[in-house]
Amino acid sequence: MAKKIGFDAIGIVPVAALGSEARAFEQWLQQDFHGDMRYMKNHFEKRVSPDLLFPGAKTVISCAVNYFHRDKKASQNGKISIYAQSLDYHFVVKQMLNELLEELQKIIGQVQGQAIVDTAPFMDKVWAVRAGIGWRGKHTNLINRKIGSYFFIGSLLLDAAIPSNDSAQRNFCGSCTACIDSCPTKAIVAPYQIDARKCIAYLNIESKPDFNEAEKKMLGEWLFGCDICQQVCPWNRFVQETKNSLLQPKKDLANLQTQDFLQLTKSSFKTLFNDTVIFRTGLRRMKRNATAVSENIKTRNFGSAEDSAT
Ligand code: B12
Ligand code: SF4
Ligand code: SF4
Repeated sequence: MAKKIGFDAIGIVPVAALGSEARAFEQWLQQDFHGDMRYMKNHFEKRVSPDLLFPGAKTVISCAVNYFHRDKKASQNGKISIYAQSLDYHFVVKQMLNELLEELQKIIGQVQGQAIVDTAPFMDKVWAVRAGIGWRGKHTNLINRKIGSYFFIGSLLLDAAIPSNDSAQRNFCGSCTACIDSCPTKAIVAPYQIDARKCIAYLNIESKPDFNEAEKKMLGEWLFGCDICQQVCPWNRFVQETKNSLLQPKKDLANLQTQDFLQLTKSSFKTLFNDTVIFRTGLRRMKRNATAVSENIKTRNFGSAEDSAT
């Protein structure tokens, strides 16, 4: 049923308290690795106990949606992560999850559910690992043997107990360290641990203040997000492009240059990005990013660990 709706992988797991995962998350917060993503600190109890988030929750259905497409953005002048070049995944994946819930209700009858796609205090990756969607790569994203790591995770919390597949995948990273070695800002501070404050995707998506000089350099050519640790991963060498029609790259973004962002008005920004994740970051911050990237391109000054502010 889930495959028919367009999910690329699916796993089912019973709701249970998070033990070591909750402690690792607590340590992450204690080290201030979340930077100023204050929402990560809120609702700690709910985040580690799905039955507080959705009373009566008994099952998590975790789903993967492949978003990979070859980067057709013509210009090398400023990079945008491929996940951000199509429609906002929060809407696309949530719609698919709600469709799945409706289909389940037809079969099971009285079952209530909550669809989550990075939209609630919930640990998407932790449950996806438990549900057997993939293993956690050293860059911390999930990897699936068949579809690599370029996929979104959507979760459906259900108040019914349904049989689980209980098949956590083996970790196939082995002795590889390509993602750690290639991260230009050394944000992967240890295998499986990100200091978000050093991650380009945090700086250009989440961080709100203006950049200091070191942060500007850390952005390198990335206007929005960063794909480097996934580009170098051997498990992404043979991945197939997504067949999901809603996740194809938007044509009007293909020729955008860094300079174009500096010219955007409120209304042209809305027209171009209203239905993408870039809209959430807003025009002011996108102009901030574009200013930093254009300075970097002019001076060929790209970020390094030594430049790192944190
Ligand atoms: C906060 C956040 C970010 C932050 C912090 C990243 C991070 N790794 O936490 C920033 C802004 C940097 C970010 C960036 C990106 N993100 Co993000 N992000 C999230 C969010 C909202 C929460 C993640 C979270 O809970 N972090 C807290 C820390 C503690 O979690 P953790 O890294 O999983 O830490 C665990 C491990 O360190 C583990 N651990 C510790 N020691 C050890 C040792 C061993 C041996 C092992 C196995 C594990 C382990 O324990 C910790 C707790 O379980 C999720 C959505 C959600 N609600 O879950 C999306 C999410 C993780 N992001 C996603 C994506 C796509 C990205 C980007 C690829 C986007 C881009 N191209 O720019 C980058 C990737 C950067 C990277 N290398 O992680 C996807 C990942 C999909 C996937 N295939 O895994 C998610 C799941 C959104 C979604 N629903 O699809 N993101
Ligand atoms: S997304 Fe970029 S900056 Fe962040 S960990 Fe991966 S390579 Fe490093
Ligand atoms: S690059 Fe290597 S270490 Fe990093 S996630 Fe991929 S396989 Fe694992």
